[in-house]
Amino acid sequence: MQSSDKEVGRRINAERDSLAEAITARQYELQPELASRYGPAGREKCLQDARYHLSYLAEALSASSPALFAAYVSWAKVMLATRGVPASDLAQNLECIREVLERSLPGETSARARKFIEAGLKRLPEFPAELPTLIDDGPHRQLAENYLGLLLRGERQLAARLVLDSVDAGVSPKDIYLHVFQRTQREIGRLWQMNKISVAHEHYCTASTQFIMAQLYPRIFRTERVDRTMVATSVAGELHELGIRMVADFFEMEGWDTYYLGANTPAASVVQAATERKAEVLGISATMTFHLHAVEELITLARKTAGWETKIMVGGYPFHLEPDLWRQLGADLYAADAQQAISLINQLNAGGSAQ
Ligand code: B12
Repeated sequence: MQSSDKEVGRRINAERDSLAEAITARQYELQPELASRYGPAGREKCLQDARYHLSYLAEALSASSPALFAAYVSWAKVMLATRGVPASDLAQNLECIREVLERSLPGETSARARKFIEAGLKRLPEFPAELPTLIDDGPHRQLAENYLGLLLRGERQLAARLVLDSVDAGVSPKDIYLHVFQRTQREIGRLWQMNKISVAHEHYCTASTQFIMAQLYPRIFRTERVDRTMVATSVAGELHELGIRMVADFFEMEGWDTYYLGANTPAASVVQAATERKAEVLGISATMTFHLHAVEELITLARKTAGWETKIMVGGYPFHLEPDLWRQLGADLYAADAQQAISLINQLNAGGSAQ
């Protein structure tokens, strides 16, 4: 990781609130019509957005990854467009960020940030304003569509029945996890991003899927034990926990003893749990790009712990976007999904190479 980029990232994060104020003031100065277009709440939203843009910019800089910031700009375009904010306002906002950073940070420092912002701005027109469904062709498409339909209608019991009957009819629990649960969760995210469902819908669907996963456990946890242990967690601050729960469950399905800590676990507790359990693998998940620094802090703390021998495996959304990120943060392994995670460990055990 380039230390200069990291330093710029740290500085932007430290000064985020005052920078966001200056960016919003500048945007309203350049576009006074925003006040009447978006009303009094609009300015507060603009301020929040500026803080958010800066968090992603800071983290992308810390990882020396323009791709992470570009992915964020692409996401923001859809999010804003479907809420009536045109891409031209986003472009203007990014230009204000560039201008304010140039004014507020020393020359060389702001030049690093400028490169990232300009790369995002340049690609903005080519990014789509809408996203196609994620329940596309692939295994169990019809099942996934039916499951999602039931959840969106608030039919949790029927959704559970559909899944349990499918397993009884021969669909493997692993297929249910990857092709039904994972796919519908991501589709729910897309629908929320596109302003087609509410936060309440998303919460209901997620809670229902967690409830249905638990109902599958008697069918999953019957395998012979292999006397190997993994600890699984989401990093401090991270509220997304389904992905790492799936990873833990895939290990459990292969006879591992898993110790799943869930969301938002403080680094010291994770290290303590992995040490006490003599874990062979520690799985760490991050979904939000602005939690990458917490992943790095956790890995650093673990490596400093006397006698640490546990293999550290990472995964989650930002790791899909930047292929080398896991190495940069000091992890031993990365896998794109739960199946790849257990396959990779099995391959290592059989004497293969990590990647
Ligand atoms: C449910 C959900 C939530 C719930 C989470 C509840 C819970 N108990 O988990 C809540 C409401 C808390 C939430 C909050 C937020 N969310 Co949210 N959320 C989602 C949603 C819809 C589903 C997540 C999920 O369950 N995915 C399914 C799992 C199975 O997939 P996965 O996480 O990718 O995991 C797989 C792999 O990545 C991999 N993997 C994951 N971790 C690990 C770890 C290891 C070791 C390994 C090997 C592999 C691995 O294996 C997993 C299984 O195969 C996603 C949409 C999406 N695309 O995922 C948005 C999404 C992630 N959220 C998003 C956002 C913006 C937010 C909020 C900022 C919203 C807000 N304004 O408050 C907050 C941030 C919270 C925080 N501080 O962490 C955006 C992120 C966009 C971006 N550019 O970063 C998404 C993508 C939605 C969208 N399309 O816009 N969210």
